[in-house]
Amino acid sequence: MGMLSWDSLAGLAKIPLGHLVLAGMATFVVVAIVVNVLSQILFRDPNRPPVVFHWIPFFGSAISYGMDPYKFFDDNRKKFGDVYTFVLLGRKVTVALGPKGNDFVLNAKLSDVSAEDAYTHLTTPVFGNGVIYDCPNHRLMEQKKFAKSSFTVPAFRSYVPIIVEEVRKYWLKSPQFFGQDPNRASASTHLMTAMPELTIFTASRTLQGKAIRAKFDESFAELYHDLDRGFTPIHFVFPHIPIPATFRRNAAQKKVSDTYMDVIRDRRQRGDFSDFDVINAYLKDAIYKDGTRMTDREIANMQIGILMGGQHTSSATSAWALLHLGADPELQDALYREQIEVCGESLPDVTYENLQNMPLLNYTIRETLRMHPPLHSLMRKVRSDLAIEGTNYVVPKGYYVLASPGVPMMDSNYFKNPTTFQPSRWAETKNEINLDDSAEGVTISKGAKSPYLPFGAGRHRCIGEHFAYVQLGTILSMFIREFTWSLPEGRGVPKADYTSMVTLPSEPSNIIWTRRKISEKKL
Ligand code: X2N
Ligand code: HEM
Repeated sequence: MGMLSWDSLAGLAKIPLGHLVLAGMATFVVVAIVVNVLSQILFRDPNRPPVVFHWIPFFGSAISYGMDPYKFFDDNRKKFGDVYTFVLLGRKVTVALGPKGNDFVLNAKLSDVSAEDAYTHLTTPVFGNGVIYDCPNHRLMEQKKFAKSSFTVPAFRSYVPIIVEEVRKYWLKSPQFFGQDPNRASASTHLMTAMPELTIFTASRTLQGKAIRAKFDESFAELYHDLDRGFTPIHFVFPHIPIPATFRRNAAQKKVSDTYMDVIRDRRQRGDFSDFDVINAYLKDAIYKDGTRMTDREIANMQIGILMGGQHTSSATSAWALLHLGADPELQDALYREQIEVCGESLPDVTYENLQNMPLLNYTIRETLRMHPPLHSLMRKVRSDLAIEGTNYVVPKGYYVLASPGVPMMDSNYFKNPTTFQPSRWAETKNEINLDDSAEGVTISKGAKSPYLPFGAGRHRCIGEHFAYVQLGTILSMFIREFTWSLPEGRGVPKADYTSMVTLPSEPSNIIWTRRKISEKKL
């Protein structure tokens, strides 16, 4: 064999070497495809969930899942039922749909599945080491408990006027609103510019304090932008893909984390822990049950995680809510009347207590999350073979399991006319659904069989729900009082774009607003 080189072979056949290499690669691809297709047709293990047919090995169903996951889930549910497996860029992912599927994935035993194994490649380069999915689950449980200790009624009471002030400042400054002209009476606003900005300003000011908020007027905004561009499905699939976005992500993580460390040291030095923010919650209370204290670096990285998480989910939700309201002037009227009923004709600034007395406003948020839950896929990696109750299926170790709480939320078996945006539906169905299926930080809830789970369930359930309602409720109240708005001529509510980390409205995501009245007193 040593005598017979590729060169001499090619020479013998009088074929250029390059062609031979190409032919070899083409043969390999064709053989791989044929073997992949045949193995799907010929070998069907009755103890494994059925596999979604795909032509190209490794790549699998990436495109159809990635473009429209709900259509993908639905199409395959018609073929296979609630449980099936698809290939996503080298991973085997078993989908479990419906309330039972949610329960199966979200309440699986800790020894059977792991969220950190599913998410850490994406989140750790962005948030940094030692927190969230870069630590054992019992650490995450305590980190959530520390953060939750700052989400109290007195804290929320203090947040509402701060959010009001930030919204006013933003309207006056932003070219999307009254930036050039404080008396501007009408304009078109690009929501996917305005809502992320409003969200980051209000969240950073309330959750992290004045010093961090001030940095967003300077270099911090650009650094967070770099972190954002490293928090994408591409980085979920290829965490260290050598593209500029990845290098910028890594550099920004260090700088942002160092900035939080400076703020932490400064507070400690001054001994000032008076604000109701999350940094202080950690400075007062971040000692684990085993006596270990969170390091300043870990507290800093936790701040990145919390702000990033809250940022994407809340900005998407506020944008969707404003778009649906833009399509429904009567609902805007009803919400305006609710503001007056609760706060009085002169409309003094909204308070936390006021927000608790505005059912229609809260139903509007709830309905927005029903139709547009920000996270369409919640994943876990399987740690030991998992039997699925009521079937012969076993999901083997190394697979991923995927729950999609958005599927029952748009299913007519659970919600009448599921594609109609109708906040008033919640006034009627109040008691049917367990809305407060809360994990309470470390306590683990049992039932995830609710068809309405925009905040997840079980040990990984969201801790930001109440903050999100306060933030969204305050921002929406401000919009309702100041403007009426509509969608651009001839356009409805935009379709969803699933190629980002959260489900966003696709472009153009504009509303056209008119001031109710230009009041000198208020602005
Ligand atoms: C290449 C289209 O695009 O074919 F952030 F403190 C902070 C949720 C993680 C979802 C991952 C993969 C989509 C491939 C499309 C904190 C507030 C959190 C909770 C294929 C061609 C983060 C990964 C979604 C894979 C979709 C993890 C969030 N509250 N924030 N092909 O969440 O909580 C946090 C928690 C995840 C995913 C995907 C593709 C705590 C394509 C074209 C392309 N997914 N995805 N949070 N795909 N294509 C968070 C949970 C945690
Ligand atoms: C977890 C949704 C806002 C912090 C989750 C999960 C969901 C979710 C579905 C479960 C993820 C899983 O099981 O894999 C939402 C929605 C939000 C929102 C719809 C707003 C509309 C926030 C905010 C914060 C936050 C504002 C922080 C202040 C967290 C944290 C977790 C979490 C720390 C725990 C992750 C874990 O235990 O694995 N959220 N979230 N979220 N969310 Fe949120």
